[in-house]
Amino acid sequence: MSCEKAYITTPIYYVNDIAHIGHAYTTIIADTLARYSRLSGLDTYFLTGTDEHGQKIEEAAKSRGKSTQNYADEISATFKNLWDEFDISYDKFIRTTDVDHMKGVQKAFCVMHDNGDIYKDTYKGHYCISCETFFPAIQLVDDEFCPECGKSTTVVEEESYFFKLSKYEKPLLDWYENNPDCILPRSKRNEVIRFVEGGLQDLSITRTSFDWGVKLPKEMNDPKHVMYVWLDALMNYVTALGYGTDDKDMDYWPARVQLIGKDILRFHAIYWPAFLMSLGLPLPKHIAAHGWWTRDGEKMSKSKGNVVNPREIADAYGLDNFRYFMLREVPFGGDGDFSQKALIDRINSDLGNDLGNLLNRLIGMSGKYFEGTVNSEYVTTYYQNELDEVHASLDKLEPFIFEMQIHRYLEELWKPLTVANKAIDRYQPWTLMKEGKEEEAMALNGLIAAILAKVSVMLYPVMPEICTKISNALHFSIDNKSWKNMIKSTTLLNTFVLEKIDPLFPRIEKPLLEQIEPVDKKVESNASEKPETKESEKTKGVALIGIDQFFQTSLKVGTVVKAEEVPKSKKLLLLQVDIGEENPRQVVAGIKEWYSAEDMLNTQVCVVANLKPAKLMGLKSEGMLLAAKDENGLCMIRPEQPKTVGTPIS
Ligand code: ME8
Repeated sequence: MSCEKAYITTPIYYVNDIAHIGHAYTTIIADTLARYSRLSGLDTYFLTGTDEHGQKIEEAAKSRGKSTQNYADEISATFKNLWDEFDISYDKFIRTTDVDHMKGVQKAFCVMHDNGDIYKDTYKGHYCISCETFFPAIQLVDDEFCPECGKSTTVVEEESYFFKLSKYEKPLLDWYENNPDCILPRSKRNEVIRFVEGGLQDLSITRTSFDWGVKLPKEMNDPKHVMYVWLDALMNYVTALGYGTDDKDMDYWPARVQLIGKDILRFHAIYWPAFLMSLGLPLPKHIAAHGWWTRDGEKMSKSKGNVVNPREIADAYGLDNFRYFMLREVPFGGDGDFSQKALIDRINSDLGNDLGNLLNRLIGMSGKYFEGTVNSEYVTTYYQNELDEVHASLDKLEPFIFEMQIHRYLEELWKPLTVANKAIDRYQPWTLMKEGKEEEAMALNGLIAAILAKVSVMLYPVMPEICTKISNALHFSIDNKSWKNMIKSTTLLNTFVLEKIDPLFPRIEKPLLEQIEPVDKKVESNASEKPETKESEKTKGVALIGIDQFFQTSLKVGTVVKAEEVPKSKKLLLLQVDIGEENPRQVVAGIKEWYSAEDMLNTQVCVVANLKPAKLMGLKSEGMLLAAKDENGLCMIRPEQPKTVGTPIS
């Protein structure tokens, strides 16, 4: 019997960086949807993976002195390992360097070309490598900077194939109009409509100035072109199902939900449906764009050193608690600021006080009065009103999931817990027992167990490990059968003896992490198998490192473009060093005993460019200068001859 299908996707993550909590957020939401979808009996396929082509990746590999493929392999593995550790229930992890994917993209190119949607011309304009996006001059900030990320754009003029995006302006507007939920939240759909109404230009979809990408199909006979990375990347959603090769799983298409961050809405809500129309494929049911996680109100980024490592948080606070926090704390589509305090509040309050405590009360009651036995026989006789109230909440839940209102789903799911806690306070099993109303007390015990069981079924997609522990204690399994019985109908639990379990949410009194380490500190140990340094490999107490480890330090030539003294400091100079980036780096250097500000101005220096920013006397320092110091004093290490700023040192 074939049953309804649900295909759920995450964006495929760039391999220029390892996963931080933003990536984990997207993946955890998608995992929750996939788990709910399976629980409710849908034939579910959940896709995630990595986006490995393009100029940004090529440059990231180069700056680390690695071959692009090796580099992509390493970082892709860090994503996959993290999702495996997090027990993310993906069905396929796609890589855009997979041969089948590349064949599928080539096939798509041919189909679009045969449809007359692709033509050759010259692209002249600006390109932001960081966003892998073309921008018309009119959109640039100060005629140069990317309107999305603020980085400097490069001017490109090259032969390019174009996709006739302008042709799809009207069909796209019709799609948005006829499918009010095609983009969620709806406010985002309005943004997209306004953008498209402003007019669409044809899209350059090939590049010739680098070659780390999918080549054009042989039929095009144009080997110098590689595909634009977004065409390549977006196609993953169908090539994963066999598009262009064996079509094996194409019956999962169209996707039920394509989850993305708001940063990549335009690509998914405009380019992607236009490509699909050109290919004659149906459009996804929902493209759901979530908001941004910030840290202390600031966007997380490696250069700011404020990126939160999801593994570290999950290790300290528990994976399921972290999942719950992320999904409950922020309304879908809104931004959220990450703090340990907010996380601790959620754990102590919602999880500890409401859920964990209820389980403890059940264990206490059953043990004290019924030798651990839970019996549901008289629940409906005495507590039908409470059960009705619980089911009224449970019945409201499902739409929240696929409308991407997971915070409201959780809010509503907490109401049955309140019903249960209130019932204990109101009917007081100790009083019932004293008054000899044993049957009523037993029924109350059964009611509490039933509510906990029902809540744990519905909470399972968000907190799979904890809910499995609860269901084990309550002697039932969470699956489609129990979902049907306990949620869709009003079945209660069979009689059983409660298993004792340790408290699930011990109270947390103070932050468990003194400081949240920036993610990049751990990157490298995850990215590459760190060779064990054997005692024999050490010289004079200094551990030998491999060349890979050396290349983890980014050293660059820079020119000091501004130099001044740090007031009240005997040792520090405040320097602005141009290392070929958009803005000079501010470096606070402890060299004043040997160099004056004037000595340093307009000289060249060697800069450690990927050091976590630090504050010295309240001033941010975004790098370190190389120097040598012996008993005669300190001298700077400089290139022997002037070198272009930003030149890597190896
Ligand atoms: O854009 N808060 O990949 P990417 C919340 N390869 N979510 C965040 C976040 C933050 N601070 N930072 C990142 C790409 N994300 C392309 C996608 S799909 C065909 C190609 C999440 O590695 C968010 O989901 O830059 C965002 O859309 C995604 O990571 C971008 O990941």
